[in-house]
Amino acid sequence: MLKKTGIILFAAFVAAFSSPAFAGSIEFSVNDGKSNPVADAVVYAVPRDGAPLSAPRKAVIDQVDKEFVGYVTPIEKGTAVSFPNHDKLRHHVYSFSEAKRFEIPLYTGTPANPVVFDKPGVVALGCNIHDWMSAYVFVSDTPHFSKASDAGRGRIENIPAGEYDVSVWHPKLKASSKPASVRVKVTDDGASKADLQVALQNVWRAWRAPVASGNGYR
Ligand SMILES: [Cu+2]
Repeated sequence: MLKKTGIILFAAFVAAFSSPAFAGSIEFSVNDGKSNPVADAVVYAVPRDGAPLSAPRKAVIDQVDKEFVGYVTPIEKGTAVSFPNHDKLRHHVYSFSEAKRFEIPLYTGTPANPVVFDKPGVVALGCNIHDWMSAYVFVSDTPHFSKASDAGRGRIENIPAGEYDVSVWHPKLKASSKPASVRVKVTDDGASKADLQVALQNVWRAWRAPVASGNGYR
């Protein structure tokens, strides 16, 4: 009898610490205040009761055709990111951002050690050889985040029920504007909604080649 209880308790423990059996989601949309969708915006939800972080994860930011793959990569604090170079020439990836200063000197292939992003914040990536190579890592303090599609939409899945402050970040967020934030209540089985508006600066980005699609904010 005791043994059986132990097994049941163990099962309950596993259920509690793996992805939640009952969890909600937040469907979001991001626009620039002029009805234009904002692609690549990172939307993140911070629990108001300060729930613990999930286990650190791994991520990959590839370099293909002398560009970073992914203009914006949101990750959770503690994530180890590898930077494989798929080109037949050398890249020299670096960042001077306060949240993570690092460089991977001239290399081909996949560097032996991933870079661990241990502080929350925004990390701007560059390449010493190819000036136009530019990308961002958004290091989130919360495991609940997602990135907006080209249509400015997305969904944060698997969120335990509770109250959240939902905020948005984008590389072209106006420095003077307060980050858009809304309070959202998540229930066990429902999809809550968050509609966010951001003020963006229209900064010209040095693309290597003309881009056929996009809405001007990439
Ligand atoms: Cu390069």
